[in-house]
Amino acid sequence: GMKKITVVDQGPLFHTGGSSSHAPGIVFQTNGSQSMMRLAMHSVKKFGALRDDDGKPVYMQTGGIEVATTPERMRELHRKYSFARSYGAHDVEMLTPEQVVAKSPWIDEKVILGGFYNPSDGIAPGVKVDTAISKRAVARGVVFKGETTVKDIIVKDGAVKTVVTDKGDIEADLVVCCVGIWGPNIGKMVGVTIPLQPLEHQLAFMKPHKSLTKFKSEAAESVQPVLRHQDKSLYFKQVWDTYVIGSYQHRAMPVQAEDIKSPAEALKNGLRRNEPSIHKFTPEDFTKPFKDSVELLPNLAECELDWAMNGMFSFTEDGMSIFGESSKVKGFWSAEAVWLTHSGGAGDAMAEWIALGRPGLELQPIDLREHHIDRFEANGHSPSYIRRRANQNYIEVYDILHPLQSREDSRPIRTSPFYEQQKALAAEFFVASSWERPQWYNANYVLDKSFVPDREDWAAQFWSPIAVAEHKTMRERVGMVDMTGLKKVEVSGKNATALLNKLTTGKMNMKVGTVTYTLMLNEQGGIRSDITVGRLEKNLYQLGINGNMDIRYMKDHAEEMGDVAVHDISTTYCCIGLWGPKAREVVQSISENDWSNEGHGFFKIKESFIKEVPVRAMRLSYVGELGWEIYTTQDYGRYLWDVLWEAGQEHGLIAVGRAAFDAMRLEKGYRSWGKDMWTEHDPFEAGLGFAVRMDKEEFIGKTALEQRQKEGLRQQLRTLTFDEADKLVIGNSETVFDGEDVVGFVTSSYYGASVGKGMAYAWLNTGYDVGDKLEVLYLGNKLAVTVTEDTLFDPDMTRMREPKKKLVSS
Ligand code: THG
Repeated sequence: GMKKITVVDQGPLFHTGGSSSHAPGIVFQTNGSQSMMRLAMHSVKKFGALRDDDGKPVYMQTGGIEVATTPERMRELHRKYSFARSYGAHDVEMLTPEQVVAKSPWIDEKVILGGFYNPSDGIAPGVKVDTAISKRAVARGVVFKGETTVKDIIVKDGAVKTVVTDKGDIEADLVVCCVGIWGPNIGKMVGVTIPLQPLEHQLAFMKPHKSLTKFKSEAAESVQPVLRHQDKSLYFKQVWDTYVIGSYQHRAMPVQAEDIKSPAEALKNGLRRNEPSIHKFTPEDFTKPFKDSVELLPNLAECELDWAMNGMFSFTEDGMSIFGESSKVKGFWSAEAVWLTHSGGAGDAMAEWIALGRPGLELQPIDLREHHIDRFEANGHSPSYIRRRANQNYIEVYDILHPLQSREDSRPIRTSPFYEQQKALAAEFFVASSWERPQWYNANYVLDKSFVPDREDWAAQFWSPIAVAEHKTMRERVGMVDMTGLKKVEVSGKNATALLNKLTTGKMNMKVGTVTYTLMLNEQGGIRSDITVGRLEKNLYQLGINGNMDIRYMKDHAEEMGDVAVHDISTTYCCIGLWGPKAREVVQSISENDWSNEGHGFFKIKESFIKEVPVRAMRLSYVGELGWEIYTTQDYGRYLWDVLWEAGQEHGLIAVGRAAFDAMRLEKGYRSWGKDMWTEHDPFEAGLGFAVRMDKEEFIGKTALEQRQKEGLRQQLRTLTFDEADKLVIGNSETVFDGEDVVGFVTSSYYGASVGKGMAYAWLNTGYDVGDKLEVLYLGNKLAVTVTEDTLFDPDMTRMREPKKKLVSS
């Protein structure tokens, strides 16, 4: 539906000199990120339909094999298998060494322990893909202009207006920056950071091998499966009678976007036109990778190096792409840091986003939160951070990374005011949005751990039995949790209530001093966030939200509505969650305000003093215990921690880390947005129908939700328990089976210390009832699970709510 589209590229079409024109084009679809995998699967589908001018397929579906030479990699391949099944690729296989060699005869069977095979992986030659796709676009009226360099982009009244090129100006109210490694340069023209880092990487083309000449005579370009040998950071493809070797073994070689030569300059400098790299190929960096290659593929010993280059491509701080419209300049969109593998999907998802207002593939919404241009923290825009993180991601590109593993570089960057106290308690810090956040406290080693089941190797990593002991102790006594990382905003002004009524599923005309748990939906009725809203004054609300995307969204709507402001107070305030049966006694002993059930009821927000510290306290609890989130400005933080700590000692107060916090919220049935649910799910499917007031007049998503209600649920987030007490999984998309059929995947899994069972949430097909038996695939084994009630711990909420009749004075 979009008209008057012009594509400009500085390079000759389509040998543009960018990554697409020199990338090996190898497509391995399987990825731990569901969105990444869906984009890749869509690319394969799209590429598969393309034909070149002779009517020949552009995509070579060779199949793809990833081999393991260590037990750890074998385990990793089992995880890959599970990702693939969970995300809908059902023809993947785990292979024995013999089966690997049957498909890929150059491999030395003795070297490997096994492989993972995806039959639809293959090779997408970038130039051919671009040529074929552009033809279809041209047929629909798109104009392509090669050898046209963008010199500037003129912004007027905060919106893009004109693209200035060396061949004339183009008026444009919408510009999509999709220039790969040059992205930062284009971003600079409009003052927008494109936080990617181009890195160089060795690609070597070997001379022909006699055993492959038959492919040439048969005119069969690439026949052998594309291959990854990640234990040695290598990948391979066979092309005609030659082999091509890619290596990530060498040190990171970052280049600055502004230093990358244009294709024309590259030619002048004696480089090939596809090779505008800064660094020349360094043979000494290829010695070891070649040796490792020969070890896996002995025939390579008979191949000499023909030529080699350093290719260039984009890395980001978290390995994801950069998609969406900039919050700074209206009409300036980024479709950046995309590899060929995901490009077909990325193109279509972006097209639907721009044209229809939400990303989608063939009209099915796809959630791109992981790639959203607004996801970065402020430090995420700094050149040194981008460089350091991207380099590290390059180094780790084929490493086995545990889903709970925190980076070791770029730390510490953000610390809460409690950091010193936490260090004194030997906190084990993990990173979240660049914050240092205690996962557990080694000082709590002394707690009783006798009831904690052992974990196998993988699940035991980045975990400690202390976390489970903290969980139990907080339920029995009282604990304090650093909640500073929670994103929060104030919404103020005459239209504050009107704005919140428009954006949320709740009724916002509640009494001053009241808190509501509510949802923000998108126009399709999908969950874009679950939030808490506390009404501090008639026209002042404090919200606990999920991320920077929420802030941008609310600000955009506030601007449109007028007379209302959305103010990010995330770093103004720090927060301690003080929870557990003894929480009231602790806080009451150091405050003259009334913290009783009558004085500060459940889901109420109130300003008080704790000793000298002015606080806003919200009586709610993500962990399902009596207590408060206690907010104060950062300057008082350190002192607040100390006074609570001191007062708590006689009640057995401990500091509690994030691991316990997460396990406790799972027992309580609480969902975590982004982990357990996202925009692809509606509230009824996610088990959050209670938070939607369908009797409310209007709110974003209501119409769509009414329609969806008529159509019925398509999927359901369910709670599972593991039948064997000491079993659990990581909560990283493990596949759920009903017999041989895949019926869903896990989103979160922790040990429920208070219910004495391993637990999980999983998205399941509809139709399962409490008591149904299923299995979860975990590292090649199927574990027995049972579908249970959503909430296993204190479903009547007596601990948090304290109904008056049950209140016993302490
Ligand atoms: N604290 C605050 N804000 C937040 C979170 C938080 N916003 C984002 C995220 N976390 C929201 N998640 C939840 C999930 C559940 C609850 C609160 C925040 C909760 N639910 C009650 C229940 O379902 O039993 C709601 C009861 C009711 O609606 O009356 O408490 O951690 N500040």
